[in-house]
Amino acid sequence: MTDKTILRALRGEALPTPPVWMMRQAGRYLPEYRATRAQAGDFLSLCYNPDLAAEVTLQPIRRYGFDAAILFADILLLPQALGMDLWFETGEGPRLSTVTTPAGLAALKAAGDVHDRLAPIYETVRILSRELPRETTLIGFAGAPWTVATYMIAGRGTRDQGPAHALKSTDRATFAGIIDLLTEATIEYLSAQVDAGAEVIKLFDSWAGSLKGQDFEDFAVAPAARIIAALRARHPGLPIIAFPREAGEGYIGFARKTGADCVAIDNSVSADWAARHVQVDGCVQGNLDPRHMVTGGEALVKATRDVVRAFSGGPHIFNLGHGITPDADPENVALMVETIRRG
Ligand code: 1CP
Repeated sequence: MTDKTILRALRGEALPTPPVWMMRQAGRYLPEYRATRAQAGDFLSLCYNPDLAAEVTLQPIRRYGFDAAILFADILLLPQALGMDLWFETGEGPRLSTVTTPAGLAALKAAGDVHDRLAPIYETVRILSRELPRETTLIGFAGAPWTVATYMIAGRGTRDQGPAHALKSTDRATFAGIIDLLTEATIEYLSAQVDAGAEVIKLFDSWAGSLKGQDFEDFAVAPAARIIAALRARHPGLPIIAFPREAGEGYIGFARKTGADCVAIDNSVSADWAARHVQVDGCVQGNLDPRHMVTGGEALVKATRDVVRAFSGGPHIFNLGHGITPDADPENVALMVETIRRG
């Protein structure tokens, strides 16, 4: 049996001090990250350079001693591996070629053909599993099919995922085909990360909140359940964290319906509510408002303690409700970690 705290929490143990890591813990708020990204040239070159991607994954571990490291990569590398164009516009975010037609879908690669392009990512995982401190858990990840599909259909990030919702109603077969292909490709991609040394898998469904009613069941719950079942069949006992961001009431029962060991909670719901309605089914992760990493001070200390207290009756991994932002102050992260660990 392992003594890694994250794995213990994922097995359902309530620990006296919750383990902690942060979404986007390697990122632009850290000067050492900005320096390594400059050395790589740009963000995508950094993702595809195993030595430098491993280096930026390790930077927040060295600085803060987080209990988990998350592989440095991006959810949009999978569409690129399926044959789509991907680039980043400075100051604006990701841009992709789009897929909205049966012919466009047919032109994509098969799920099993993504590995050549993704080989550097697997190499990053192998380097990390050698170099991480023995107490640190290595998390691999992918985007959930709906969230990745929203970028593939719109060709960019969108506020309301309008283009994906439109395709879902005008050409349901093509839309469902994209979700199916992504589901299969995600199983292949995550399984290869586990083979390379990832100990936990996290599935990011950042835009799950815009799926309502039966759509939430069909395109957030069902693909996650399929991915989790397939990964477990190949890797018995693999711990999996699901993040159906802004699911609201949809968080209730999500672990039971999908087979996830842990549900990550955003900060639009209160920790007390999540403890009552979600932690009853097992481990939860979350959910400090990332703004506290910008504003700091006594409010940060109080809010951190409130999250720890709310979840103290069951298994909990401390995290933010969403990624840390580039304007965050690294000192505030240190204060959060110190507050959690000194109790
Ligand atoms: O250096 C830079 O300027 C690039 C900023 C950046 C970073 C640091 C992007 C572009 N991606 C990443 C890394 C990243 N992305 C990780 C690495 C591990 C970590 O430290 O957490 C992870 C897990 C992701 C996941 C990701 N990418 C998500 C899901 C999580 C979330 O934030 O909701 C999404 C939606 C993306 C797409 C993406 N990539 C990058 C940006 C700016 C975005 C969001 C675009 C949008 O707002 O629509």
